[in-house]
Amino acid sequence: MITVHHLNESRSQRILWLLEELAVPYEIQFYWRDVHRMAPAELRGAHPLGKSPVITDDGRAIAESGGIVDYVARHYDGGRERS
Ligand SMILES: N[C@@H](CCC(=O)N[C@@H](CS)C(=O)NCC(=O)O)C(=O)O
Repeated sequence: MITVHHLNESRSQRILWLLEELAVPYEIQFYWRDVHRMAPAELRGAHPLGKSPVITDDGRAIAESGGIVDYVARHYDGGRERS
């Protein structure tokens, strides 16, 4: 199952929106911006870039909004996982 590494008030909201629209099951790992509005260091545990959004799925970590949208479109089709 896809895990969305979600930072508050960030563009990872778009990935949640996409997954909801496609009815793809997912879970959320929440991260909170620090006092400087930066991502917490823990986000680097999901991907070395330490930015949001990141998704993990099937042992893979995918960063960059466009790359994530492309991955979801290729691997999930209206909620049906492709082989
Ligand atoms: N080009 C990246 C941008 C990623 C990015 O800058 N994310 C921001 C949130 S919208 C972030 O993680 N900011 C916290 C930080 O840089 O520490 C994408 O489209 O995914």
